Amino acid sequence: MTYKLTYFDTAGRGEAIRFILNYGEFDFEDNRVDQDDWKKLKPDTPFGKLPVLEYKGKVAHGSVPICRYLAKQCKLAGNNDLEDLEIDGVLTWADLLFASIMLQLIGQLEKDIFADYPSLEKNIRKVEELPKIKEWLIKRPITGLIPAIPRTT
Ligand SMILES: N[C@@H](CCC(=O)N[C@@H](CS)C(=O)NCC(=O)O)C(=O)O
Repeated sequence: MTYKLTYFDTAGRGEAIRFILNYGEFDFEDNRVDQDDWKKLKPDTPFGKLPVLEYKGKVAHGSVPICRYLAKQCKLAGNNDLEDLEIDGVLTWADLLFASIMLQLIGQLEKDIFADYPSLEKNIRKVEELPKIKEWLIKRPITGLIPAIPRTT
């Protein structure tokens, strides 16, 4: 069964979801809408906002709830406190969310904003080096807010 992610043709609040869908090797449709599509679609979305994720006839909304839901399916979040404890020490969906947002900032500002924050830089690099994320960073559509790969900063 395929997930259908609907969002605008940009990184924004959809990109962390795309990161997790790729990381978890989920089968998914990356449905990118333009403003004309959005005008027609908006009244049928739960709160008139994107992203939404469709799966098994349900329409989920909210970028963070969607991230958390998918993260549980691919062990980027635990199914109980003990599993969370183990996962939080290694890699979580929040690391992917953080990296997806920071990479957009880097793309926007085109400068090394982490020069004074090596541990944050290390964290982002760790996410970028995950094989499935690496593949996604290379193949994802180049739209606004996407830094060049390999990034120079
Ligand atoms: N809390 C929501 C906010 C969603 C949101 O603000 N989406 C914006 C795009 S980032 C949107 O749909 N804008 C179009 C509109 O409001 O018509 C989430 O995190 O998903």
